[in-house]
Amino acid sequence: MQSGERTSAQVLVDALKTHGTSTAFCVPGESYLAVLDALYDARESIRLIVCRQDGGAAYMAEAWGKVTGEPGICFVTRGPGATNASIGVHTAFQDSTPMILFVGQVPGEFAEREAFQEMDYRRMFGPMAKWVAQIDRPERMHEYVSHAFHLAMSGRPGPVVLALPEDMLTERGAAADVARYQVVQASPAASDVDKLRAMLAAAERPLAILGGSVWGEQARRDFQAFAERSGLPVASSFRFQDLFDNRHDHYVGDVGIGINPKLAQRVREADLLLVVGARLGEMTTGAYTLIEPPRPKQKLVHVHAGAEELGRVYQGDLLVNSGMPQIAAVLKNVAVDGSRWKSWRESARAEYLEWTRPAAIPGRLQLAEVVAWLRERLPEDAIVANGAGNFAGWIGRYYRYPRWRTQVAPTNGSMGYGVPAGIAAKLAHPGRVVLSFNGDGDFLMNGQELATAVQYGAAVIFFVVNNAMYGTIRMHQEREYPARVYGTALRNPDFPALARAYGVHGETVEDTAGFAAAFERALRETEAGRPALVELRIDPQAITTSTTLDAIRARALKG
Ligand SMILES: Cc1ncc(C[n+]2csc(CCOP(=O)(O)OP(=O)(O)O)c2C)c(N)n1
Ligand SMILES: [Mg+2]
Repeated sequence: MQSGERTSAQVLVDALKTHGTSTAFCVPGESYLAVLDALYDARESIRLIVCRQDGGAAYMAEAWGKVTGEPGICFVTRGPGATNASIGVHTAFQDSTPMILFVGQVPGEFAEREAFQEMDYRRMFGPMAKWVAQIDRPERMHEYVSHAFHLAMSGRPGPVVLALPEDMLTERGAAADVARYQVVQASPAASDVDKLRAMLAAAERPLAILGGSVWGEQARRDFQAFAERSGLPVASSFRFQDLFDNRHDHYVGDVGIGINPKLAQRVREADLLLVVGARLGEMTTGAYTLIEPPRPKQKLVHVHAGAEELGRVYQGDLLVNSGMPQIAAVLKNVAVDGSRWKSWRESARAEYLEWTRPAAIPGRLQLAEVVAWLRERLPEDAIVANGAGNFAGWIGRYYRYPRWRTQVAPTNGSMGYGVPAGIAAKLAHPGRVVLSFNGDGDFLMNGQELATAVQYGAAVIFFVVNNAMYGTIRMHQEREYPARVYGTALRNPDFPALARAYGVHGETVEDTAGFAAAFERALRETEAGRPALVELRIDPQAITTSTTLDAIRARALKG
């Protein structure tokens, strides 16, 4: 079908509509004015969210990809916009999140002169994107955009970067329309499933570890049915805790930073690890100690959507290239008698429940009790976003993620994520309660996006866990260079006043008893369409969920 003479920018926007884009995030730039103009015409079908920092926009697109399972779309301008946005691309890469970043580029006639804000995006984004390309020929716009969607969603999902030379965007031509992209994922072979069944039948202490992106509700249900039928204990990898209902008897905890030491021991002692969708990265392997390369002590079945991840660090006993819905649909029908694992599973579950019972920390505000209270209070579809820092340890340890994609958190440990991620989650799911947990250092990396939240009515409850320092780094500093505190203290603004300046409800909680009422006030504000910020002041001694700064220092000084 020929659809008349359109500018390349209009063809691009029509392609986005075809591929199902309903929302795009941006910071505008003169380099892609033609796209903005085409988006103006498409405003009934594509909502454009204008952000205050390109890094905030890219994080929002990444978080959109996480919560919807479809590519998050972001537009930024040349050099400065692209460099700011790179944090979101890196996050999408390490978190395996589908995302497409469109970047302005100088007109072709100026190329390679180091023209104003010119950059070679292929070299810049090369190691952190699945594909980086520049669309030089307008008649191939559809091909590039279609390939970007397919690639972002296929195999191991991830980010794609497409550069848009300014002169190309305004060229007119006839372009044939295309169809919506398809999700391409491998399926397990019948022989893989037979081998897996035999390995499970021979196992005495099996443990499943789930991770990775784009599972989907059905895949999650199918895997749960398999785990129930076979009696398998199920753990999750770092920041993929919502792939299995944490309230379920078979869930035994997360294998990540700050792992329950008893679970770490179980990973070591397991005779069969069934790793489904998780990369066997540094965080999931306890820095390659719980599972030792190249040939682990445990028998290893590794199922991953990206063939390139299989055998990358570990030589497994069975390596299966499969998408998550595909493997889960097959596993659902696999019957193994796991009755002999019962006590192995039940004791693992008991250890999880014990580990997630609130443990006391110094100070009047007990963060563990706050999170434990929230797990009772929040509706089960509530979304909990967070950035990076030690404060996140309390959420990861004490919250029980009940449903798929109720956790939106950066596996690459990137600070400044919580605010934009919370906003994107709320824009994707306006009817659900969305919380965003941030450290004091973390919050100020993207706190300006409160303005975006207000502008678009993204009524998130933002928490700022204030310990007046870059606590994580202070912790490492006390371990490695005890009593030589430097470069980690923070003198903070008045957070509730800052929130109010943005038009956000703001207040401070200083003790456990004050939390519930503050939360209910914040929730009421958000129900009325207004975001809220609650500062949680914790004792600086409470440096992790299980130790204090003084204890770390004393241990380090003793040598
Ligand atoms: C973008 C980014 N910059 C720097 C770091 C290094 N870093 C990791 S945690 C941390 C401190 C976090 O401080 P805060 O948000 O206050 O949380 P806390 O650890 O105090 O709970 C820093 C600087 C990082 N992970 N990401
Ligand atoms: Mg802090």
